[in-house]
Formats: sequence, structure tokens, C-alpha cells
Amino acid sequence: MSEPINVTRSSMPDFNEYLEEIKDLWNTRWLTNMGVKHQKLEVALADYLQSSYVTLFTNGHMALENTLEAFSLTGEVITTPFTFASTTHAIVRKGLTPVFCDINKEDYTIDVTQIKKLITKKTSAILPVHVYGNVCDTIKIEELAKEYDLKVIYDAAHTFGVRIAGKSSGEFGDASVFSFHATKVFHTIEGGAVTYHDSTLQPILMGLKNFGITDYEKIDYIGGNSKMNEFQAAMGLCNLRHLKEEINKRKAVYERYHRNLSGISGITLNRIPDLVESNYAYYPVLFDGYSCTRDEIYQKLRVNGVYSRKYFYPLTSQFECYKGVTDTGDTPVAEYIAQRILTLPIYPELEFDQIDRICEIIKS
Ligand code: T4K
Repeated sequence: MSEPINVTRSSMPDFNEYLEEIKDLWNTRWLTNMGVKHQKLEVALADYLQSSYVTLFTNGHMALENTLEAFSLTGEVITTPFTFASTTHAIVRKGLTPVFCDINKEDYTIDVTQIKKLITKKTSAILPVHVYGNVCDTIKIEELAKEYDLKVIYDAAHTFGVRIAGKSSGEFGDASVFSFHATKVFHTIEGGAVTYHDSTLQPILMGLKNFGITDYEKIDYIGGNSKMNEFQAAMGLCNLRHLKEEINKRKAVYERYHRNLSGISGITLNRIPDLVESNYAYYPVLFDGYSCTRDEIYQKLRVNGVYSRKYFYPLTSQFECYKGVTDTGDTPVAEYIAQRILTLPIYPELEFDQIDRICEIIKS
């Protein structure tokens, strides 16, 4: 039997390139605490993401938790349950209440027509998720935020490298939070970052990620430790050099799937709108009225060594740990999609004959 095909496979720089990048760490012995690599990566990412400020974190989740804390949010945060555990967990772990809004059927992001009715006196922020690389309706969200004086923090874990009419996905809202996990289009092994435009946020985020230390003898915030170390940052510096090439390879994979699976009744493919430069992070397929259910396809692929994933099933609002803790909200579209969607393997090295085989299994 051939090698198993997982939903993704980490991109790696050439081994010698990484060795070269980390070589000087053996001389300097400066391994963490915002060293040279960390500083270089922050500057490079601010440029790449077209953001005034970037603060790095040891992972996307801690970036999210610290951002929620930095804005001193209280009460309720409007979000969606069609996401990875991290989004909802961050809200709850920061002592806030998630209020679940439904998603739309077109791109699986927050249904902006449903937000207004969820706003109460207790609402302090909206935390929408850019799902699979699909960017939310940022214009409408920011209109609402302005009208009701709410903060907007985007979970941009899936949209590194995405541009809309030339604008980076890191430019929207009060802040955008990225994940640089090993499974992401751009990674630092584990890692994450926040992009923002308000300079006053910078010392707060810095403090929160490093025990609140603002000077040797000055501790201004009750911060924890969520710094990115030098080996992570070095991986980021290497991966950033090859990002364009990696995204182009993903695009070819994406298009091969599209060629194989377009025009089949009961199969809905993701649509990338005009003016959007995608990062081709995920390949979601909706099985709705197809001759097999999503779960049957998932099993059939598994027995053939293909490990697709049900991102995102179950909805976070239905997690066991939230039973009796949070209100599940009224999200029929999210429920419908979560029952029917499957993310197929996608990564730069995935070969056309492997894609064709996956599609044959689905079609047969
Ligand atoms: N918000 C959203 C919307 C997110 O999707 C995420 C993370 C976050 C926030 C939080 O960001 P981080 O704190 O993670 O930076 C994976 C990732 O661990 C997670 O980062 C990601 N979302 C989520 C969607 O997917 P799992 O539990 O599905 O990963 P796992 O270990 O099953 O790996 C999936 C496949 O990836 C494996 O079958 C093979 C491949 N893989 C995995 C690892 C760990 C590699 O090729 N290399 C590796 O090192 O969560």
C-alpha cells in the first residue's frame, strides 16, 4: 500500500538553509527573549502583512488570548462556532462569554446579517473567523463595530498571505491574529502573531507575553510567558523566503482538485472571489445531496490511506466542555455545514496522481 496521505504536510526549507540560519545562535547563545531572529522576523512580517505593528507569540492561541486581554474586554464577544477549538476557548479562558452567530453558506464566515440582533449592552467585541482562507465581510463588520462602539479582532489563523484587492488580511479591524503552526501555509514550527495599527497596544502585548516586564526593575502588567524563541523565528525567516513558491504549488494542487471535482451534482467546491489572492490553505468540499454522505466519503478515503479531516466538526458550541457553560446559540447554517463538509489533503508536495486518486475514490 502507498504512503498515507494526511490532510497536510509541513513545508520545510532546505536543511542546510535552516542550519545556516541558526548557526550564529551557537556563538551568541541568545536563544529566546526577543533576540535578533525574533526582531528580524517581526520587521519582515510587518512588511509582508502591510501592518503598522506585528507582535510575535509562541503560538496562535496565546496570541489570541493575549490580544483579548490587551483590549481589556468585558462581558460578551460575538463569534462563530464553525472554527477550531482555539477561538472559543480563548474567549472563555479570558472570562468572556461567547455569543454564537451563524455563518453564511457561501464562504462559511460569519453571517453579517445576523450580528446586529446579538448585540447587547454587554457586548464588547466581535471576533469573526476568516475560514479556510476566505475573508469575512470586513466592510459590514466594521460598520457595525463603529455604530455600536465595539472592538473587532479577527481570527486570521487561516489567511496568512491572502490579499483582497491588494489589501492584506492583516490590515482589517482593531487586530488580526495569525497562527504559524506547523500545519499552516507559513509556519514557525509553533507560532503566531498579532497585527494592529494602534501603537499603544504594543507595550501591552509585549508586557503580556513576557511577564509584564517593561524594564529590568519595572513590572507593569500581570503577564505570562508566550514568547516566540529564536529557533522558531529562524524557521519563519527561512519559510518566508519560499512562501511565494509554496503558495504557487498549492494553487496548482487546488486547481487540479477543481478540474476533477467541478460540475458534479451534490458536490460544492470553495469559490475564490474575484480580486482575492488566495493562499490555498485548505480544500473544503461540501457533500450536499451527493450519492454518499460526508462521513461515508471520509471513511472510504481512510481505508484507502487518505486522511481528510472534518474541519470543523463538531461546532465549538457543542463541545462537551461547554455543556451547561455557554449558550449554543441559534446557528442552523453552521450545523448544516459542519455535518457535510470535508477538507481534503492539500500541501505543496501533493502530486497530481495522488490528487487524481483521491478524486477517483470520491467519484467511485
Ligand atoms: N484559530 C483557528 C481558526 C485555527 O485553525 C487555529 C489552529 C488556531 C486559532 C490556533 O492556532 P495555534 O495555536 O495552533 O497556532 C491543527 C493545528 O494544530 C492547528 O494549529 C490548526 N488550527 C488546526 C486547524 O489544525 P489538528 O489537531 O487537526 O492537527 P494534527 O496534529 O492532527 O495535524 C494535522 C495533520 O498535519 C497531520 O495529519 C499531519 C500534518 N502535520 C502535523 C504536525 C503536527 C505535519 O505535517 N507536521 C506536524 O508537525 O490541529
